[in-house]
Amino acid sequence: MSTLKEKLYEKIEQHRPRTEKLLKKHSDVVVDQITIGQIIGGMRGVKSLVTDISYLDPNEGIRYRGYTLPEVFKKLPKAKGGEMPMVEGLIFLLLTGDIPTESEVAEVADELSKRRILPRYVYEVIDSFPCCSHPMTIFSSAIMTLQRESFFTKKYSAGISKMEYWDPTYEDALNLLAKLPEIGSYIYAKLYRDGKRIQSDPSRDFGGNFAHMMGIKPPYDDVARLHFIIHADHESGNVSAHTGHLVASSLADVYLSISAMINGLAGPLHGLANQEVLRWLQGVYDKMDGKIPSEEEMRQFVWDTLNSGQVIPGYGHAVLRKTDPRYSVQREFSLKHLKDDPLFKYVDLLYKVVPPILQEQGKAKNPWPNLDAQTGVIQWHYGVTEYDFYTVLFGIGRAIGITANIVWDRALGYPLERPKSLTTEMLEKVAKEQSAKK
Ligand code: CMX
Repeated sequence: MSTLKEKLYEKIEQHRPRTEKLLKKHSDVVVDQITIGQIIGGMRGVKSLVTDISYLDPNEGIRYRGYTLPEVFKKLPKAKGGEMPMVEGLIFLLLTGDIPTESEVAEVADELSKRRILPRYVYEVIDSFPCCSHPMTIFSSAIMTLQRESFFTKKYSAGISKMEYWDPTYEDALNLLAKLPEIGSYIYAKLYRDGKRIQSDPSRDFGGNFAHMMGIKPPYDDVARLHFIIHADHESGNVSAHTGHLVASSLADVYLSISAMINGLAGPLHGLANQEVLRWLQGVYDKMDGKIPSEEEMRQFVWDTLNSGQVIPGYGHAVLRKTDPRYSVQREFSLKHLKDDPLFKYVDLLYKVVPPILQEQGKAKNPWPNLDAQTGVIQWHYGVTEYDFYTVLFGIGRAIGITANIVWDRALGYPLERPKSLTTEMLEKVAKEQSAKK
């Protein structure tokens, strides 16, 4: 057994009694109340999920296994010759809660490397898509195609104890994660380059190999590592994470669950916002003929967008109430590597201009940028200018967090998710009764 799997097993054994105790001794303890505003308003703020993989504080941003993003970047072992940590280290951290040593990270890299080979039929499925299909549609379908490989499904059909569900789920998770860079980079080659696949290099790490298969030189390997790490998880209530968890709660395997998660990510209010940011910036760029707008001109572009009833992509968040630390980490990288890039200058100008405008407009609860406000500009700078592709990059990263969640869902025996619905009439009745009491 690998060190990762052994440690994971140890942690699962330690954790199970905590969940059992909560359920057996405290299951009637009230944690939260729910209002009609929350029921109709997309369940904002309702505390109804449990995960230990990450926690999102509205002001501080995401913590992975208790570590802030700057801590994660500082503590995880770095890739050889790079300034960013290896993605393999994050996989270890999210699954076990422990910061891995260099040799533990190398072991995960070796294990993923052995699982990378993509069956020929996946390439054929990607090849068979009609032109103009969105890369996220192809990505989701390619993952679905792999479902026949599911180890969990085979074990489940053969009959397996509930206590062991996590084991084949873990195998499916690593098998799929190892293949995602291959799938993503092939979709890119197929849609936007000459269609020729660049062979994977088993001596490289997850991010380094992805950059290699994309055909882009360093520091794009660090861009890939940075990108996958910051996109990995954002608590379990966001659309992609929640979809993955919900589908997996029916005991659908990792392939079915991650494909569903990808579909959720493909919506413009969620993962697709990073391409919307680039589309919006390009519009401004064209109108300005490539010149950097003055603050006043930029303000006007922002107001024009708002006055036409559209949102400013890359700004606002359902939970966050301050600048997203995932934005800040990317900004720091950009200031070091692409500070003279005109589009980066646009993005930085927006950081100055948008928050006061959104505050003045008074609608958005959070006027600050989220991670999508920066992502596309970095990709554009390194030659990935096909912004439809950006959400695929998001999806590769996000799959790391969601698979870790699904492995733990199975380990702790979380049941089928099934909240209760009410009719509008029932809500009206409750509202009337409560008003009469006031
Ligand atoms: N520009 C303009 N208006 C905005 C806005 C923005 N960036 N963000 C929020 N608002 C508006 C909302 O549309 C809503 O308007 P209505 O009352 O007319 O419906 C109002 O402000 C209140 O919204 P909110 O409670 O602050 O935000 P929500 O939780 O409903 O939505 C989000 C959150 C992200 C969908 C929203 O901020 C948005 O549309 N942002 C732009 C798209 C974006 O960047 N999405 C990426 C999010 C990151 C991720 O994927 O996790």
